[in-house]
Amino acid sequence: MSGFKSDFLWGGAVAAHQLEGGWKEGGKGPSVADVMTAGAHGVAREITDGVLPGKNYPNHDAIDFYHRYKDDIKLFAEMGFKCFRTSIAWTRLFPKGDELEPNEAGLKFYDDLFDECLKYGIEPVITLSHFEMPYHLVKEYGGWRNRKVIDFFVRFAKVAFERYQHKVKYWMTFNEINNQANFHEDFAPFTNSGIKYEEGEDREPIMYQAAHYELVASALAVKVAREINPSLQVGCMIAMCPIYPLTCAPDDMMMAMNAMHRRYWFTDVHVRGKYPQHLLNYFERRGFELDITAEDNAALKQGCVDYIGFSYYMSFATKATADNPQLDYDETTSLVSNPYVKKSDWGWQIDPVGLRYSLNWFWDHYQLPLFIVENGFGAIDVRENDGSVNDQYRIDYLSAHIAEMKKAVVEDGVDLMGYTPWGCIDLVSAGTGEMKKRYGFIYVDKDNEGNGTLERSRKKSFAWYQKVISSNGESL
Ligand code: P53
Repeated sequence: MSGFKSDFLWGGAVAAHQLEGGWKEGGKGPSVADVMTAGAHGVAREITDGVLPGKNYPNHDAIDFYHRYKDDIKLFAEMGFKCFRTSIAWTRLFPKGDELEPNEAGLKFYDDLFDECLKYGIEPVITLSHFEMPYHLVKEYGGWRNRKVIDFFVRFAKVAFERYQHKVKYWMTFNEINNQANFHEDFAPFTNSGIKYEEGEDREPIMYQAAHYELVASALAVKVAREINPSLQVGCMIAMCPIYPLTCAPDDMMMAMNAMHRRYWFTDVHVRGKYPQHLLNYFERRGFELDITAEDNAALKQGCVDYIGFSYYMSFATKATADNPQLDYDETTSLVSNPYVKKSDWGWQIDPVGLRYSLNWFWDHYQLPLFIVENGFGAIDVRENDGSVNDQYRIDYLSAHIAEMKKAVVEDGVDLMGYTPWGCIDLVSAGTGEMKKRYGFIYVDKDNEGNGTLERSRKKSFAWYQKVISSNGESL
């Protein structure tokens, strides 16, 4: 092959809670994203007990895509998007999460949104659960600690597949399901699984239990999708930050391998329909007694995914230390800085080669089609007096990554379906809740405090990406 496939899915990616706003419109209920305040680099977002007066909740209004999506999709079409990845806010379809019947106004919103995409030949690529589970499920059920949530999710998935099967072919179940490997911090457990830990709780087994229920729910959803319409393609979604050994010392190498095991076993379950033995042995060594039934294991087997969607922003590095003889990976303490790569203003390690490595890693392990559903550079943009934004740094980041992605396809023979850079239009950062951490080709006039006209304008990278797409990745 000389380049990307002729039907390569170039596009962009967002998530409902980060751009829609309209948090109470059309009968929508509050989600976990609606109780998170704005933070900053080094300042965690506060998770409040419900929506409290006087706090800044940036996702409530976000960039008002809920009302402006027609104009925004028109701009995506102008860039030449073949696909657009977004999510369905669970709380628009099931405001509380445990209802038996869906909310028609929410269903209608996504009908209209998908129709608008299809009008321009843009294929919607849809995540079912992207950090936005109903807050009611957190309060009443403890989030994904609770097995009952499986049924609620599968009902939501079934309604979505039935309703949109002729508009949406590509689906993903849980966004970055493996982020919760970072369970010592409060962010990932809450956004992935609606889990708020109590003081003194042993966090790790609770994380594994929640992830297990999600994996079962994902597998059941895959099965339901196939029953409804065998042409639907359902993938998983993994946050890929490959973990390198800091040196070639054998223990560092082994530490890196263990770290990869602990961050990426989720993919094994999604793809192979069973737990890897290393993890079962780890559960035993640690004495974790999890609720994993024979029925669950059968469900996992019947719901293997069709493709692997993944995000790639950065690589990590780790090393062995004397106080960790079993070389166990702990995401809050085991990571070290990689002296060979630069970092973004938010401390994310910039490593284009790591994308080629990741593509090969996934392909070698699983031989399933791959889809890069997020990649991008969060940066502070300066809008000049004439309205222009000269984001050459973003062009540099993306072109370096696309060049490596091309090597993986052309030289290494990886089967890659598409590429959707993150935050193709500026939106609310998931990690920090900031507006100033921008990823877009399209600038949105809004600041961290919520001020601004919400006016959209094309950055320098807009025309650049338009050309990348029209040349099918030849012009970088
Ligand atoms: P923000 C951590 C590590 C890698 C990806 O992130 C991550 C996170 C969580 O912050 O999240 C994904 O907005 C996620 C998107 C998110 C995007 O990366 O923190 O799927 O929702 O916006 C970028 O800069």
